[in-house]
Amino acid sequence: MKDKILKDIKDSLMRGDRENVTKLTKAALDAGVSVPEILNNGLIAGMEIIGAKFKNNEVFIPEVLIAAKAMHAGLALVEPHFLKCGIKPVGKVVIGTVKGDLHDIGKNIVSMMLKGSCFEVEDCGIDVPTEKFIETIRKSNADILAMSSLLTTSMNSMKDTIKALKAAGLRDKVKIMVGGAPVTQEFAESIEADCYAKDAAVAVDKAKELLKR
Ligand code: B12
Repeated sequence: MKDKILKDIKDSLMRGDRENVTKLTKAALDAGVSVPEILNNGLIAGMEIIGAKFKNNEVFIPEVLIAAKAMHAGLALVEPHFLKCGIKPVGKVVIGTVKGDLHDIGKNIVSMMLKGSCFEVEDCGIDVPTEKFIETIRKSNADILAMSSLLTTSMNSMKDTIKALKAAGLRDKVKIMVGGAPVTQEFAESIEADCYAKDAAVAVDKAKELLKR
C-alpha cells in the first residue's frame, strides 16, 4: 500500500498531474506515511526522473514546468508537518537562489527542513541580486547566509555575493552555506564559503555545526 501510493505520487508528478499529486500526498499523510518517505521516494524521486528525461531531450521546458508546479503543490502539503517547533529559534538563516537562477524547489526544501529544525528562515526568493542579500544581512541578525544555485552559469553569483559581503565589511558577521546540484565541496572552498551541503538533511546538520563555530 505504502509503496504503491509513493509510486503513484512519483508517476503523477512526472505527468505534471497536480490534482493527483495533491490527492495522493494527502492520502499518504493520512495513511501515516512519513514525510521524508513522501519527499524522497515520491516527490523528489519523480523530479529526478524528469531531470534525467530533460537532459536526454525526452521532455522539454513546458513538461518540466508543469511537473515543478505539481511538486510545489505536494511540498505545500508536506510543509506544515515540518513546522512543529513552537520554541525559541536556534538561529536565523537568510536563504535565496542567486542572481540569474529561477530554480527554487531545492531551496524551498532546505528552507522547510531548517524551519522544521527550529531555525528562523528569511527567504529572499529567486534570482536574488547581491545587493538584496547584502541589505537583508545588514538588517537582520542572521547567523547564516544560505545560497542555492542550479546552473553552472549562476554559480559565480555566489562568488560575487561573498566578495561584495567582504567589501561591505559584513563577511565576518555571517557564516555562508552553499548548495544546489552543480555545487561541490571544492567549489565552496574556492569561493571561501564556510560550508557546502549536498542535500537538505545534510544542510540542517551543517547549519547546526556552523552555529557552534
Ligand atoms: C525543475 C527544473 C527547472 C524548472 C524550475 C522550476 C522551479 N520552480 O524550480 C524550470 C522549467 C523553470 C527550469 C528552467 C531552466 N532550466 Co532547469 N531544471 C529543472 C530540473 C529538472 C530539476 C531541478 C529540481 O528542482 N530538482 C529537485 C530538487 C529537490 O533538487 P535540487 O534543486 O538539486 O536541491 C537539492 C540539493 O541540490 C540541495 N540544495 C539545493 N539548494 C541548496 C541550497 C543550499 C544552501 C544547500 C545547503 C543545499 C541546497 O538540497 C536540495 C534538496 O535535497 C533540473 C535537473 C536536475 N537534475 O537538477 C534542471 C536543470 C537544473 N535546468 C537546467 C537548465 C539548462 C535550465 C534552463 C537554462 C533551460 C532553458 N533552456 O531555458 C532554464 C533556466 C532558467 C533560469 N534562469 O533559472 C540544467 C542546468 C545545466 C547546468 N549545468 O547549468 C538542468 C541540470 C537540466 C539539465 N540536465 O540540463 N528548470
